[in-house]
Amino acid sequence: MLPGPRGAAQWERFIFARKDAPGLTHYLGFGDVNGDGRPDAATGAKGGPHATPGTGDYFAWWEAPADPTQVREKHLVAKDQSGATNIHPADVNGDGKVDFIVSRGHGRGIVWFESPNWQEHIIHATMKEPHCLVVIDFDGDGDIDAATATNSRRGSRTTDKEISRHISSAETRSRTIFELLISTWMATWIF
Ligand SMILES: [Ca+2]
Ligand SMILES: [Ca+2]
Ligand SMILES: [Ca+2]
Repeated sequence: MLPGPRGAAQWERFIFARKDAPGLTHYLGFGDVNGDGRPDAATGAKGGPHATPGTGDYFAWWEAPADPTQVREKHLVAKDQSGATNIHPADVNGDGKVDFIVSRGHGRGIVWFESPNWQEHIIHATMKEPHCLVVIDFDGDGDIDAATATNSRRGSRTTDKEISRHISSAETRSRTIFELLISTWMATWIF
């Protein structure tokens, strides 16, 4: 039996995405996307002038194999996602299938992609640079909530009124109440 993280002399490194995560990959989401009992991984990658031309601006997940030390199979969730950064698996609409909530932390907007065809649903189309994202049931009422913080230092302050309008839109489409807690006065940068 392998020692746990606290007892191991060192942690072994295993590559899950081998040369198929181009662009400027950002943050990881973690969870069982396809319901096979094995936790999968997901990430968002921005493109732009600092990326290899033609790469980035996508969300994807990597399917865990039976042997977790082996390279994982990539599945594209969405392309043409300018400024893609954050992605977390969660059953947004409560149908038992795992969806994704994402943010375009170097672009604009928060959306969710509905399983199994990753149909896009807008939560907030224009929110500028939501560079962090937390997805959890904050209030314990059984539906998934999300929180982010945007960059207000570059002059884009999102009002509570705007947020509420987009929450209603998401609720109509998904039957799920989103409760977005946005700090627009205190800019949060995570790099
Ligand atoms: Ca899985
Ligand atoms: Ca679902
Ligand atoms: Ca909730």
